[in-house]
Amino acid sequence: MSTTLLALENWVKQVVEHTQADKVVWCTGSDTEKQEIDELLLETGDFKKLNEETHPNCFLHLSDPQDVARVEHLTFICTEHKDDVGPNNHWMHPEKAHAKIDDLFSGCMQGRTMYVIPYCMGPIDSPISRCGVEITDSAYVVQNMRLMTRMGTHALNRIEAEGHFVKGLHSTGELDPDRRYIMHFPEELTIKSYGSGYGGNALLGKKCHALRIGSYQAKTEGWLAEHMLILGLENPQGDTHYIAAAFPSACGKTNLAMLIPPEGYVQDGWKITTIGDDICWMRPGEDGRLWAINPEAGFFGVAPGTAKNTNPNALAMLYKDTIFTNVGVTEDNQPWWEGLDDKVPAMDWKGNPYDPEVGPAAHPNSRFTVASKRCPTYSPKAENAKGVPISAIVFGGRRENLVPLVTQARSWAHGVLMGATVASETTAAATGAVGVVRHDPMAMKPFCGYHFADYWAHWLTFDKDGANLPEIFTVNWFRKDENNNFMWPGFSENMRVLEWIVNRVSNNVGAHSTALGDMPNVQEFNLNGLDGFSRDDLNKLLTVDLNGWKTELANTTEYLNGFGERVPDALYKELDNIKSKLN
Ligand code: SAT
Ligand code: MN
Repeated sequence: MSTTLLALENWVKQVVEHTQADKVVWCTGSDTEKQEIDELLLETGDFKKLNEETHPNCFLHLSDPQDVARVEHLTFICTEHKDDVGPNNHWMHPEKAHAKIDDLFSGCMQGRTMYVIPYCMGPIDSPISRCGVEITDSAYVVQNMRLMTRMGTHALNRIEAEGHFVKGLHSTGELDPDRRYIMHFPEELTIKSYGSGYGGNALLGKKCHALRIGSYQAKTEGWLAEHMLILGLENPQGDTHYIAAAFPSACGKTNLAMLIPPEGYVQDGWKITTIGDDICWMRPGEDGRLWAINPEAGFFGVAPGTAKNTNPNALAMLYKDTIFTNVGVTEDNQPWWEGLDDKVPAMDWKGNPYDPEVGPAAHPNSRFTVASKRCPTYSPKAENAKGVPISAIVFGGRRENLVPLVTQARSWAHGVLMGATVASETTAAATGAVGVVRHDPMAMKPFCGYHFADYWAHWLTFDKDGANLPEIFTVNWFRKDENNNFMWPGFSENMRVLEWIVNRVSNNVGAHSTALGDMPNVQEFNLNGLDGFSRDDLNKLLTVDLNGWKTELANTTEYLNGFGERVPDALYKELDNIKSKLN
C-alpha cells in the first residue's frame, strides 16, 4: 500500500488491472528518482545527453514527428449535457467517451512501467492550489511533470489530507494519430489522454487540469483559471504592480514574463519580476482585489526565437537542468534552434543531418522544460500562499493589422467584451494551418472547459459590491506595414506599454477616449531612447481604422451570435456602445 487514501489506492489498482502494467512506481520527487529515470531514458534512447560542459544535466528528446503539438480536433469535453460545453468545444457523452478511450487503454501498458505522479498545482501551502494525480506510462512525462509541478511526497501528503484530487490517466499508446484522444470529464474531475506524448496533450497538470478542468472548477467555486502570464513591475519608487496577461500559445508570453526593461528604464530603477508565463489562477481576496498564483513550477516554452536579444533571461536559465524537445543540435552537441545564434546546426529535430533545404533545424513548436527557480527574474512572491494582487489584466493577440498597440477598457464589462472578442493568427502550438485569424477569447479558445457564453457571464459576476478589480487593457505587438515589417519593435520595448498601463492604474498619465476605449496621448507616451521610432509611427499604431473596425465588429457580432442565447446582454450592450461611437 503506497497511500493511505483508499480512493487513490483503488483507482491505481483498477488502472493496473485495466492496462496490465508490468510495474507500478509511485513518484516521490526525490533526486535519486530523477537520476534513475534519466538513466532509463538514456538507455531507451528517449533522452540524449547534451554537451555536459556547456549544458550540464540537459537532455534532448526527439518526439515522434507526428506528435509535436496539441491536437484540438481530438480534444473533447465530456459532460452529461451537450449544451454545457458550447460551440467552443468538441463534445462527447461521458458514457460513450469512457467506452471509446477505455478500449484503447485496455492492456496498453503490458510490458511497461506505470508511474503514479501525485502533483500540486500551485504552492503546496496555498489555499488557491489544487492537486491531482497523473498515471502515465511515459518516463519523459514524469521528468517534465517533475519540472512543471510540485510533485511527489509533499503533494501526496496534501492529497491524503484533503481526500480528493483530479484524476489523470495517460498513455502514449502507439503514438498513432488515429488512435489519439484527449478527453476531459469535468463533472468527474477526470482526464484521460491516449496516444500522444506531447506537452499539452500529456503533461496533464498543465492545459488539461490547470485550464480545462480548472476553469470548470473555477466557475463553480467563484474564481478564474486563465491562460495568462503573471509579472511584477516595480517602479523607481519601489511599488510593484502585478499584471496578468493573456496571449494565445506561441505569441510571446514567456518573453513578456521575463522582460528586461530597456537600458534607460533600468537606470531609472524599473524592474520586472516573473511569477509565471502561461497559467494564472486568481480569486477575490478580502480586500476585494483579485489575488493570483501561478499553478505551475516550471516553464514549457517555445525554443525558436529565444535569443540574447529577445529573451536573455530565458537563455540564462537554459544552460543547465533543462529538457529540450524537438530542437536541433550543433556539432559539439549543444541544443540549437532558429534565431539562437549564427552557428550551423549539425542535426535537425528528426535526428537527420541538418539540411536547410529540407526544413528548419528545430521544429517551430520545439520546447524547453525548465524549473521556474532557474529564471533570474523569478519572484520569491511566486511562492506566496496568498498569491499576488493583480492591478491590470491584459488581453493580446497576434494581428498584423487593425488592432491598436494598446487600449484601456472603460469598465469591467467593456474589458470582458474586449477579452471575449480577441482574434489572433494561429501558430505552430497546435496542429493545423498557421497564420489564420480566428477568434480566441481570453486566449482560452482551446482551453475553456465549458460554454464560452457561461464563461463570459462568470467573468461579469466579479464586478460586484466591494470588488476592487484590475483595470483591463488590450495590446497588439504584431502590426505590420505595407512591406510586411513589424511596426512596433516589441520585446524589451514592450516595457513602454507596461509603463503606460501601470501609470493608468495609478492615475499618473492621461489618455484620450476613442470608440474602442482609452488610448495613450502620443505626446505623453515614453519614447525616450527608442531610436528609429517616431511619434508619427506611434500615431499610426494608435489610429482607429473606422471602416476596418466596422467590418471587424460585424464579424464579432456574428461570432457572439454563434454562442446563442446564453451570451450575456451586457456584452451586446458594450458592443452596441462601440458601434455607435464608431458612427
Ligand atoms: O502544448 S502546451 O499546451 O503545453 C503549450 C501551449 O500550446 O500553450
Ligand atoms: Mn500556453
